[in-house]
Amino acid sequence: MSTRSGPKVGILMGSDSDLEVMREAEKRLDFFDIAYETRIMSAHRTPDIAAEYSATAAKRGLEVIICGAGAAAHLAGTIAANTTLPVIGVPIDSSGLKGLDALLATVQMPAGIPVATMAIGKSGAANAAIFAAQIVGRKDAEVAAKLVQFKKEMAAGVEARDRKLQSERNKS
Ligand code: RP5
Repeated sequence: MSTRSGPKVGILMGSDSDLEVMREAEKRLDFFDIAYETRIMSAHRTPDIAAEYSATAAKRGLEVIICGAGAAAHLAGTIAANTTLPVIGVPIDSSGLKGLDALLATVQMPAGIPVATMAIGKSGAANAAIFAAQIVGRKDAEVAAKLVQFKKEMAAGVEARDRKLQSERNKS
């Protein structure tokens, strides 16, 4: 958890059953030292709380909202309806349709209410946090520098694995 001032990113999820997936977003935001808050709320089960959260998010200092939901996933769209902050959707593979339902429900927003939709599941949750960092990093030089470091480390990791593969193959 960041020690810097109040939360810049809201991480919302429709159920505590989504938490394991959405932890991937928390871990990435921890890496970028971006303060966040994590809440469980539902477009269907707690619609008033979701509406109140998004309507007050900007004035509470949030800059981006990440929403993870599965099945008939309306959380991201509902949140986007009540704020001008960027909203990032993470479809969660919690139903019998393995997230395809959530993907379509999250991505197929009508013109006027955009939701930046990530991949289904943990990759999507990780990318949601990186995307949020890219938004926050436009105004925050420390986050921008960490994004550069992150890409360098990722590339170095791939190169190291390639070197290992090449040396194993060259031995045989
Ligand atoms: C969605 O329904 C939630 O986001 C979750 O992915 C799915 C199942 O919720 P639970 O029945 O496990 O609470 O609203």
